[in-house]
Amino acid sequence: MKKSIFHLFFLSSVLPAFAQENPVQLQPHPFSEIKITDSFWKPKLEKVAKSALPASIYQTEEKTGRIRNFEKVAKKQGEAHEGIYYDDSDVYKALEAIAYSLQNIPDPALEQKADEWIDKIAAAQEPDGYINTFYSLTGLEKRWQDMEKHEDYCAGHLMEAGVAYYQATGKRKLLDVAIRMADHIDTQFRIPNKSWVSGHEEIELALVKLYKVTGEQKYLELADWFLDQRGRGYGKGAIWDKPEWGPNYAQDGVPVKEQKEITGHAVRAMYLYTGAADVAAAKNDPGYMNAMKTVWEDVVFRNMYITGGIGSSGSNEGFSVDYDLPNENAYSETCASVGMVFWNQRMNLLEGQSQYIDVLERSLYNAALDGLSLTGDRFFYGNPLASNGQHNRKEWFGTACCPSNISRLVASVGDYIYAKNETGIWVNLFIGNQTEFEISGTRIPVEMKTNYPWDGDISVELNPEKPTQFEVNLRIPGWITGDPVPGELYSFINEKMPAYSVAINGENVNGTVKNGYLVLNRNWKKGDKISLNFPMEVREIQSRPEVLANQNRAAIQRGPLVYCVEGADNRGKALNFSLSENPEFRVKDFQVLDEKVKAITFKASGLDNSEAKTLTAIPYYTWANRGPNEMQVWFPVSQK
Ligand code: FUB
Ligand code: ZN
Repeated sequence: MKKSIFHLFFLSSVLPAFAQENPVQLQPHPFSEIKITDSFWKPKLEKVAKSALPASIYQTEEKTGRIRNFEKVAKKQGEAHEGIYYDDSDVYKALEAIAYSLQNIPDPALEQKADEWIDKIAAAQEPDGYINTFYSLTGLEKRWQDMEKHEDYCAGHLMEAGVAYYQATGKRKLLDVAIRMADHIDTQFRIPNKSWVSGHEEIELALVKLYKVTGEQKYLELADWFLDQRGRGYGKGAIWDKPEWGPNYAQDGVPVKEQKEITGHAVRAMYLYTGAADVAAAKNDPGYMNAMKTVWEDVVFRNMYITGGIGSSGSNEGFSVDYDLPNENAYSETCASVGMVFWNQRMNLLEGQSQYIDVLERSLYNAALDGLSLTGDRFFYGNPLASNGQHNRKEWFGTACCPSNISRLVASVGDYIYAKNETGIWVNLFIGNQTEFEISGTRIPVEMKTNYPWDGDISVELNPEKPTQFEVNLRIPGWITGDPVPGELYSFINEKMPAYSVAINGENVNGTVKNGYLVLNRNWKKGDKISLNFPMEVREIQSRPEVLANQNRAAIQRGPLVYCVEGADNRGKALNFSLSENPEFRVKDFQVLDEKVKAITFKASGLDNSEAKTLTAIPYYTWANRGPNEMQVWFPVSQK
């Protein structure tokens, strides 16, 4: 069941599936204007600052040759490149995460470290603006010949880092390095008879960021040019030659504006569509959006884990056939979930539909957050939904894309709380924060308080400088209206949904739900307080039968969080029970290491029908923090 245009509170909805309601284009409200104050995310920002980033710095400087490669280029002594050809990107991504973290938690020593790295990076730039330590150390004459070699991918991460560091500190040295590289790229491409299909998308979204910060139209045109190269038979090289991959691996099977299906490598796909959405918004070009809506449905309706993870197959780090969603062997790369957050935010900005935020929230709180340990210094690359004990969080990886990716996402999580336009504010995520908007020239300080995701009480206080008429659009999450996800891939087993309520200054309000948002349009005055109550019941979820891995199984969810049973809480065993019909779930305060969570307990009998025992389920993102052990998300259901 989908959300309705006119939704009376406490009643269920009536529109047919996937009804389109008045698209409305929104602007982001950046995290740099937001102070996160809640007890769920604030400690995570601190863990990124105090544990994840130091881990990245240690690995980048001491355990691997990533920074040394830049030093070697500057020395010009013909020394060997260390590591993999795309390792520069990890340095840039770590710098981007540092830039975000400095805005949340100023740290002069960390900033000094970033400045030191930036000096080394700048010293490694070639006179013509090119920068890539792999080619500078192995032969510049070979550059721009192999589409798979991630030169533009590394450049994209450099641009993102340059923009982020400039916005965080006002220092433009890294931004200038990025601009020189972008200008170099623009001399190589966008010229007659020259084609280039990036083997790993990323530069498109990065060029849009560069365009926005510099105002230089050519970067936007270059982003569009990169997008437009795909699907025209120009792709050449290792990816394209591999029979089991071919052009679809890098989303190069058909032109982007004609794409209908999700294919290939999941991170590549997410970055591509994020960039396409950015270009669509900046150029007001509906062509990309029309294609992406169908691709998005293909992802969400047929190819997404209940955790919001995507890319189930390890062999291509990406998509397989529809409904192929194995649990124990799930690839579900952390970077792909980070990409889901990026892409779904952009889709929401383009259309103002809450369904994109429903997906974003699912990916963020489950598959993405699972990538970061509770201590902040261990990481998951893949995020399986079942384990025999063979999975373990790691300090780092040979290909180390995931650690800094999850760090930059968590450090900038404030980006996803709101959206806005000239007439109103959109509340997308429920995260305690203080911020300020400006509508019709009036400053509107806003404070959100909540204990989400542990309970569904949220208050939003508005303090406009003077009474002002505007809309507050409150996202009514799919998990409270009966849709765990858009589409029918997953559904609640018991469709009876608890009533939610919204009050202004203590008085219950009825209102219109449009595009999945409750629209509150009034003359707001200082001290007006909106109170939302989304009752958080434990819900059982089933999959479509086509998902063979989940047949006769159920998962449980409370609020936005998917739960799992882990051996650590259940006498070492998590795979040996079955869920009875209508189990009685209890919610209790619990702790996984220092993370205060709500656990769910229930009685379940053994698979051999042995006596029922009480089991404890914990939020999925907290598993594997107490060593490797058994775990599962989809529980077998007793057969009558
Ligand atoms: O190719 C660079 C990164 O390495 C990709 O984004 C990840 O999936 C991993 O393959
Ligand atoms: Zn990754």
